[in-house]
Amino acid sequence: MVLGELTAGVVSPAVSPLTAVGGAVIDAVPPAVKDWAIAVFGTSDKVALLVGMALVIAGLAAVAGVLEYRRRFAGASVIAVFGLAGVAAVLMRQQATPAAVAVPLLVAVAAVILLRVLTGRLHQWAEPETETGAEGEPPRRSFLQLLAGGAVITAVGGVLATVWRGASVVVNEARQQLQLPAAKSAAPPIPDGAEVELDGMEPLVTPNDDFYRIDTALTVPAIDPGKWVLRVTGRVGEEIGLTFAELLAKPLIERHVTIACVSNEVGGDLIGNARWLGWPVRELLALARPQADADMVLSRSTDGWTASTPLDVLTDSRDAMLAVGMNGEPLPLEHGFPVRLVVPGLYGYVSATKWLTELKVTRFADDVAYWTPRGWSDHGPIKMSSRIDVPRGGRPVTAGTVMFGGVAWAQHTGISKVELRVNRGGWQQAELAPGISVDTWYQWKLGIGLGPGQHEVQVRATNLDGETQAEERRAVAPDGATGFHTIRVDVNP
Ligand SMILES: Nc1nc2c(c(=O)[nH]1)N[C@H]1C(S)=C(S)[C@@H](COP(=O)(O)O)O[C@H]1N2
Ligand SMILES: [Mo]
Repeated sequence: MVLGELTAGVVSPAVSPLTAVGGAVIDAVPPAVKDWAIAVFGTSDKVALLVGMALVIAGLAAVAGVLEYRRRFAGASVIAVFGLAGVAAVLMRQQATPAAVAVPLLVAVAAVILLRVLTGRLHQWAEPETETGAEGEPPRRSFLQLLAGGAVITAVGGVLATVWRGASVVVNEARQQLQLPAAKSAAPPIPDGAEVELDGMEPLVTPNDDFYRIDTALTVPAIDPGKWVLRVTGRVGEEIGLTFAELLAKPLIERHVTIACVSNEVGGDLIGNARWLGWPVRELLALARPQADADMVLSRSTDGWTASTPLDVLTDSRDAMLAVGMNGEPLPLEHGFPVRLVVPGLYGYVSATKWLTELKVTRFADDVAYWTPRGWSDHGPIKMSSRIDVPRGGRPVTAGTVMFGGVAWAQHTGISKVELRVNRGGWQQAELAPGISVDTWYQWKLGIGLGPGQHEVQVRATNLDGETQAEERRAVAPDGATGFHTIRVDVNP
């Protein structure tokens, strides 16, 4: 496998056997398994997948070894099947090239040769008459030497492959050198008191390093901004190709927008608020002149991932943008460098395409996005929700006035009210901090007098249209969870 990753690093940096198989697994898992993986491993789900793959590969290698030792080519056939599976996985990738297809074959051939040589030496070792072989080297030592040598080469090669495949190293350098222009239209200032002073609250603006990350990319795409082009295609009066330099020369805007993942459970943390710098998508679409019958934009990432966004959401007055900056820096590689979409009010899976390369103006009737055939709705407006962050997870508090605090969001509508109730009693109105805008979350706090014992505390929000958050508990699939965030607080005397 290390040989495969090294070879792929040279001949097809975008697709290696490991990432192709991993990508195929990610594309094939049912939504329930995906939810489970996110619930158990959080944003380490990709590391978990790679570790899982390593264990499966080690297991198959062991099986191949035992079989080959017993019967010539029995283990080799396991490897052959494995190699063909690798070829199939590579063929399914968007960026598959003939060279990329050859890599798993090369890996299989190398593995069979190694297996033959190793089992050959093991047989010699087992034969008593060759124990003091005439050729000098005792077979036991020659087997162990080959095994140890192989392990060392694998370890060194593994390190090399990791560094090599980090084409991201180069792109990171380009990112570091990049000077983003200032916004023509600056972000509205954060109102006084928007950030509630309470121990344990999350920052109102999420630092880039703490921002949740969700995507299907096993290795972070490394795109050279100098070579980036965004194509606007499909049902348009005029197709457009926009370079990064051209994009930076546009009048940019800067806005705080809270984006959220459809897989965010009630009370979950797959949500974050950042200050995004970008160019309104509506201005680019206006240049392309969408046809009257178009109702959707299928945005595509360099790795083939797609999202379906209603055309009217991208062309109305909200600040849907081609974002290049996040909290005053170029986008981090994991968050879509050099350009991603940010659309206030929609879940990420139908709007927030990272490593953006194409906007295809089309119709919901004609095109489906990545998650649609996998059990998720083709439309995904963010559902109003609220969360209790303080007191922090199960930490006991002392009887008396207990301070509660958290966030509430109803992107592009705004929050008017947050209420709490204890043990299903009457709703008590929390102190709602001013929001940065209707497109961001709002913080809130409330002191409640609590006696000793365990109490159940729930939160609900009401938006600026006067609608209150749904109480009915619904799962994240197909279009976002509902229900009240409910915590249990242990109060000491
Ligand atoms: N290219 C690409 N863009 C993507 C995704 C993806 O899998 N691939 N996932 C989307 C989903 S489901 C979400 S919730 C957001 C998350 O953005 P973040 O990782 O910057 O927080 O990105 C969206 N953009
Ligand atoms: Mo998501």
